[in-house]
Amino acid sequence: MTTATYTVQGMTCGHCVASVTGALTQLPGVRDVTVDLDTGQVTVTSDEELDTPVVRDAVDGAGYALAS
Ligand SMILES: [Cu+2]
Repeated sequence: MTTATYTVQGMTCGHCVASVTGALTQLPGVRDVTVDLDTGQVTVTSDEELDTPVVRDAVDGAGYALAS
């Protein structure tokens, strides 16, 4: 089990949080997704380390952007 934190830009409300959480939860091996709306920090707990491009695609697909 591994945990990684990403910064997601563009989230403004609970709907955004739900969209990003839903998109990341669907990735293979993801066990838990926690979003801090104030900071835009998204913490993902997964079986194995996720590839950043995979995370980026999921966040993009939900309509948001992964910072750097
Ligand atoms: Cu929103």
